[in-house]
Amino acid sequence: MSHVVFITGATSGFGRATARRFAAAGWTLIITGRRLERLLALQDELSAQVPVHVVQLDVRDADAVQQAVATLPPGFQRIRALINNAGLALAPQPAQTVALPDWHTMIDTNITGLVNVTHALLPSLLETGQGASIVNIGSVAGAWPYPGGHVYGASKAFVQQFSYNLRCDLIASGVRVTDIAPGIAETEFTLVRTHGNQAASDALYGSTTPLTAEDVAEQIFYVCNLPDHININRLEVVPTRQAWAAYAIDRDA
Ligand code: NDP
Ligand code: 8X3
Repeated sequence: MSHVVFITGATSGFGRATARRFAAAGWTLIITGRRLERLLALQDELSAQVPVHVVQLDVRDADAVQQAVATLPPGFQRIRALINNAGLALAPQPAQTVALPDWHTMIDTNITGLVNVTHALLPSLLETGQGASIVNIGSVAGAWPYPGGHVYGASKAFVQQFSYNLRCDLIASGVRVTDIAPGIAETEFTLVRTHGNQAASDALYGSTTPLTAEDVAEQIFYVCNLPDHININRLEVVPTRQAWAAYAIDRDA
């Protein structure tokens, strides 16, 4: 029987590329996200290759997450890999000018949503045991602050620390946990962050060489397919053309 992967945020970017990467290797897919038409299009594309179960799901809704997991059809119930990918950044402006609901949305999605899905799927992952994986998509922003990162960066720091703490509790279960922390990657991420500003997105990703969604999907596939006794705790992956900058210093005018 083929392995089953459960992917959140499969309608775009890393999540959609991950679905394609796992399908190419014969994994059975559970693809989730809020935009049903995109999920159905991906199911159409991949269901000739592998079984694909679609769940329209907002990860912020704990009851809906529980319901989705409780009603997985036969053949989709024994999860080998959970890819906690759904997430977003909002409000790239300075913290002091951000509307509070934007902070709440990031916390509700990147933290509460990720916790909701992890809690619901832990029993199945524990049943799988050896070789099971939880991959949480963090970010370089979880370790390296930058202007306008405020709650987004903090939410990804949560992802890192939650991943590490899960490792402590799951040590004897065979279930692996990895925080994959990508740097700049061209997806719909900046369109979401800027409420659809294509020029801002093009300016960020233009004239450099960002990661692609497929680059990150390849890393996700890699950590889930290592020999059972290997756990990568954190994988920070950036483009060759991205590195740190110096501390900012405020100076007298
Ligand atoms: P995209 O905007 O392309 O994809 C985001 C995905 O998250 C979509 O499928 C979206 O689906 C889903 N999503 C957002 N909110 C919810 C929700 N409430 N419930 C369910 N699904 C949701 O961006 P990326 O692919 O770049 O982002 C994927 C992850 O990678 C995020 O966690 C992001 O923070 C992280 N990341 C991105 C980087 C980058 O530079 N692109 C770098 C480092 C990390 P839908 O709207 O249909 O629900
Ligand atoms: C997304 C990458 O640098 O915009 O997590 O925070 S960054």
